[in-house]
Amino acid sequence: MAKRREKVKIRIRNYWIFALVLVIVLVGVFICYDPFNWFTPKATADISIHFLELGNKNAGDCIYIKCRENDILVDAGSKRTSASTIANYLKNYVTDNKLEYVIATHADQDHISAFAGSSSVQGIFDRYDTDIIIDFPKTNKNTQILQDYYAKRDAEVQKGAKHYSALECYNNENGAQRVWSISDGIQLEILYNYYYENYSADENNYSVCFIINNGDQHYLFTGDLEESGETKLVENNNLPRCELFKAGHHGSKTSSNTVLLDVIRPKYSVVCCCAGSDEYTSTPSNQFPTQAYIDRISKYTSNVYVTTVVDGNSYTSMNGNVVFKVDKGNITVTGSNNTTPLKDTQWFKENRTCPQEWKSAA
Ligand SMILES: [Ca+2]
Repeated sequence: MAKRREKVKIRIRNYWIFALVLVIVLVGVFICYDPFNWFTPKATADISIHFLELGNKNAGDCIYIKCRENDILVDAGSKRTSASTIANYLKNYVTDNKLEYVIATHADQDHISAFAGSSSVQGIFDRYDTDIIIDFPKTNKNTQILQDYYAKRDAEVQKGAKHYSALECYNNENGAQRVWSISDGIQLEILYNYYYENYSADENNYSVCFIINNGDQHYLFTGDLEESGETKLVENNNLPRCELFKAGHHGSKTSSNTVLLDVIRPKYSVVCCCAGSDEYTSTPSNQFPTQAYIDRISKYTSNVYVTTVVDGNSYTSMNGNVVFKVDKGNITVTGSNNTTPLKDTQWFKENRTCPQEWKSAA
């Protein structure tokens, strides 16, 4: 009898141990996967991301990011003379004449021209001190503008700036970091792009890719990355849902593909281009922002903004300089000209077919 009672006691004790272990495991899994975002820090730090108009009817990227005392410039397109336009904008924000971070995504002229400037227009590197310069590990180019970019960049390094390739950053090599803390709770994280260390016939695939993590919010920048680069970006990085996605390659038909959009499911997308410019093609639907980009992005958001638009043989502001601002977790988007989403603009109504998703969007 006593033996039987002892057995029952042991069995009950084992049940309790099993239940305790089960609870510990379940709590661990719950914390790790955090299905209700209870343990993910909220976006509380302030940041503003500015997509600049560059003063011509050509495509080109220049994005200025203000995060506390950090001034970050991502690319300096589209022409050498755009340096004046960029500096004119930055004077309201960069108070110490220093760019703490400069990122040059790839060697195409519409991303690096204003860094170098010209004989008549001082370049960005001439005008500002720089702390950290991050750029593309590979290029197939050997243009004059690229040589000028290298020369001005290296002169900055002579003056004390630190220069790292995106691959050095990703590998945490030679003093570079994969994750840079740019404010309490905000990190600039360099992502792994397969083409940092592999050949591509398409220069765009060499683009430096990075994400800004602000608690539970994420903002993604992929330069001009093309479809094979986007596919490998998804394979090699654990990308989260993103509040903001800078449209890949100025809204081209070959970038911002579903393979990427399906993972990041952006809530806002900004296109740096001159809508309807025939710079690269006379086929209207393939002019930036292309019908293909619009059809794909429309499945995720109607919050799409564009800097510039053609106006006869010239250009004018569409939204103008587009500012994506986060204040205590609240997002606002403001265009210096207007804040009309692409789908409601006159240019869109006259030049694009409205996707079904945008017909039913408020
Ligand atoms: Ca500064």
